[in-house]
Amino acid sequence: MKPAVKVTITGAAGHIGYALVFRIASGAMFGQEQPVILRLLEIPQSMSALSGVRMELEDCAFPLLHDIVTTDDPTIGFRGTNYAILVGAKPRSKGMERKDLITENAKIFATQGRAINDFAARDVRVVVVGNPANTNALIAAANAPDLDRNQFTAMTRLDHNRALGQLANKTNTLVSDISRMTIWGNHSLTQYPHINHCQVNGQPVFDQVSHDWAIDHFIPRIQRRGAEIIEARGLSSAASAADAVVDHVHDWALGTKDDDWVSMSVHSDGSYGIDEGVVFSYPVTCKDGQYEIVQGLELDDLSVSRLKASEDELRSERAIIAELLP
Ligand code: NAX
Repeated sequence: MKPAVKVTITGAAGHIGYALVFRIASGAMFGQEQPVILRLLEIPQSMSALSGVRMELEDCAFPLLHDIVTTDDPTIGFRGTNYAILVGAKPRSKGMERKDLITENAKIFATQGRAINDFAARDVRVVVVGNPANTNALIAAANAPDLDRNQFTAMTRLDHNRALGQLANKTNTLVSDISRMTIWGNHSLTQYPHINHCQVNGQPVFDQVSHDWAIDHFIPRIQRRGAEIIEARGLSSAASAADAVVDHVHDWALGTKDDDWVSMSVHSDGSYGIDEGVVFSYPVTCKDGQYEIVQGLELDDLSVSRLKASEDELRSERAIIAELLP
């Protein structure tokens, strides 16, 4: 059997963590031939809950789960890790300004970036889920000077999957019939879910849906889907977020399908005119553990202005946490 892959999950006792760890241990992320070691990192107040998660993992008797480490010490949590999934973050409390939320979380991700720099495997791959995810990924990478910044990504796969689901409903097809979906920008209300390049069973999407539907219904629905779930459930998305983490890491590690791409927030390299100093969601293909931004997609004026609006938002988030960028 292959040597076990080490996966660190922060915030492992939280809602997303609880939906995620069992799926990784069952083989959903890396396949049925790949054993895993889970390194679960929490804060001291949540260690009791985390011990319960650990007991349940043991009780599942997953054949692929070779070890479980639980800790509240980032230097232990990230030691030797191959994949770091940064879910744990401070939630917005009553009366908290967005600026305060960004600053509070920035401190967490600066600390974790340093610990990843010092203790993780040199080829570690990082995905940030905790919000504001894109800017947190920027901070973590900036605090890990010995690693390549391209090892740090943020998750927009949930938005991507939500978009696939809505388009499949609308066209009365299966999500597997749809290809070339893109989420551009920030994981926030300024994200730009974009179907212009989508195909349904290999045919242009606009054979089946109108531009007006895309602009008036589809885009706002995806942008606000998180709020729609909170309103219905009284809690934010957890199982779907965990599923999106599985997809994000699975495709990064094992590759995307031929003739298709996925959405990942990655350090901009200037593609599509976006500032190189932000983490931006792009269409990417993955192969052999590396991702590449899809080049050469045509964007109309509306799309360019939507990308700019999201870029502006990311720049303003970056300005708030500028002192944490060494
Ligand atoms: P929960 O509040 O249920 O869980 C968060 C957990 O993180 C808690 O157990 C807490 O003790 C832990 N934690 C806090 N600070 C930590 C630290 N410094 N080190 C380690 N653990 C720490 O939140 P949950 O619903 O699981 O959501 C987690 C994060 O995901 C939030 O920031 C949320 O906004 C974000 N989301 C991101 C999504 C995305 O698509 N990128 C979608 C879902 C979700 O909204």
